[in-house]
Amino acid sequence: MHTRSHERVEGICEKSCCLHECQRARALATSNSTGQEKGVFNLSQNVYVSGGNFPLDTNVTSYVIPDNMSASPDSAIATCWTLTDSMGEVHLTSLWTSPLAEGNYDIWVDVNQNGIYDETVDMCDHSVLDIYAFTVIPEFPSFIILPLFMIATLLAVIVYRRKQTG
Ligand SMILES: [Ca+2]
Ligand SMILES: [Ca+2]
Repeated sequence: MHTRSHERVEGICEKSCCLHECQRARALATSNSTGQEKGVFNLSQNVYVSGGNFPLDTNVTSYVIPDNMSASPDSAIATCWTLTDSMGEVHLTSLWTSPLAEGNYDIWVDVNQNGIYDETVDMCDHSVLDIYAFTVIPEFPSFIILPLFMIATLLAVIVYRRKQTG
């Protein structure tokens, strides 16, 4: 008599994602308009964000908060509203358009849109002072570089000629 023993597969993995773990994984990354991640912007550039692990199909509000200020709508420099998709992803969204202001900035995502930073619900990148999500630096205007280069070349030629004739 042929008997087959059915082995029970123990511990069928139920993917349980506890709320806290999800929140820790929530993230927004800053990038340029094509989605290339970057953390340093010039004054004339635009800041885009994208990320994931947010509540599904939910409107969330993202704020740009100066590094030394607390997360509140009053201290926000820029604001954007995004609808997360069915996977909880935030697609590439314009967060802050030029002209930007020089400084270091945190990003606060008000997930429940109550205008208050809720440590257990919202995401703040990064609420600690001197740690920040991105920075904006002044740029050397490109329209100055070419004339400067031409003047330098001209001076070099003049000096060279004087040496030859002198
Ligand atoms: Ca900070
Ligand atoms: Ca909130």
